[in-house]
Amino acid sequence: QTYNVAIVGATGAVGQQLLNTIESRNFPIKNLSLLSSKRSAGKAINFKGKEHTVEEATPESFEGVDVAFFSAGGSVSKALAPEAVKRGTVVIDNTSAFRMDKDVPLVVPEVNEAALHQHNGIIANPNCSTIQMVVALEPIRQKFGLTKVIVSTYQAVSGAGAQAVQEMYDETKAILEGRSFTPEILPVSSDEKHYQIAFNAIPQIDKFEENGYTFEEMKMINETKKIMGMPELEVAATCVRLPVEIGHSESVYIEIEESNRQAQELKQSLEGAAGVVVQDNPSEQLYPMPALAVGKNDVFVGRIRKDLDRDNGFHLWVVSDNLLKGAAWNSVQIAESLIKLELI
Ligand code: 11C
Repeated sequence: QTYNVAIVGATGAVGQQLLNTIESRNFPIKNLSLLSSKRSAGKAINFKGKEHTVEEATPESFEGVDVAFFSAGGSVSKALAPEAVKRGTVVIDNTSAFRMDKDVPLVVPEVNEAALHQHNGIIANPNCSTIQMVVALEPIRQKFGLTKVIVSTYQAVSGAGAQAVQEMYDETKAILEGRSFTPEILPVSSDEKHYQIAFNAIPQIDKFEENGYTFEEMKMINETKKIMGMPELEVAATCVRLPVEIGHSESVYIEIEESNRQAQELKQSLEGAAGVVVQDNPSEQLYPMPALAVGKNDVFVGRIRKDLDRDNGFHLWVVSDNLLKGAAWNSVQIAESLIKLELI
């Protein structure tokens, strides 16, 4: 069987990765519509050797579409995803628009594929930094239980979009050439102040909430509980932007339910787990790094250590390509699961 597929946000960084992933997975496409905002409409995109013209997304664009991938920002999803569903399309939404809605499954197939059975037309793809963390936590939770997570992130600039990446390059060049440069995008383009990302670390990703956490941090906290089905799980997050183009890294401290467990046992639970590659050998300086994760679908885990003070505490280092497992690949995986489970 083949499917009519639409990509909304086809010209963006994630849209491009969606096209690559759909092609490399040989996704069974009957017809492909590439859609975007009015601004990007008219652009030509090559897919499997055929030119496609990007069209402006309207409610009518979804007539006859079986599955639509949305990655054009929350407001576009809010306006058009319900219109698509009305027309019988299953929407896989990569924005935060519907993630916390009770009747919208928030899915990472390695963790909660079964939640897809509850879908009502929209399935939410989680935030990139959440996805890679839960893929690493799930095999540990299954074997040893999990009670607490404290994560600090080292996030790539591509998470903030293609313009932010351009700003990092322009700024780096300006600084190296001794020229002045005024940032206008990072950390958050609509915020009042902007800071240099080149040769820097910015402890703000997305806007601040009233509780002093940023929206990115709250996404990690709330989405982790929802995906893992553990409202009682203690989660805290500090999210930091680094001058890395692609690949989010995370230092994750966890507490497990069981006592008297060793790092080697946690490592074994991760080895061979779906979507995980363990890279952990201090004697050979083997550990995950974003530069080595670019272009790969896996979540890389290393630096697995037992805490020196708490018997049930462990530390992990988790790295993944934020545009692939964090976005495009997880979305396509959801679509493949929907087909496998006969839900589209
Ligand atoms: C970042 N995690 O790195 C964000 C990007 O909710 O899907 C992804 C935003 C989202 O800035």
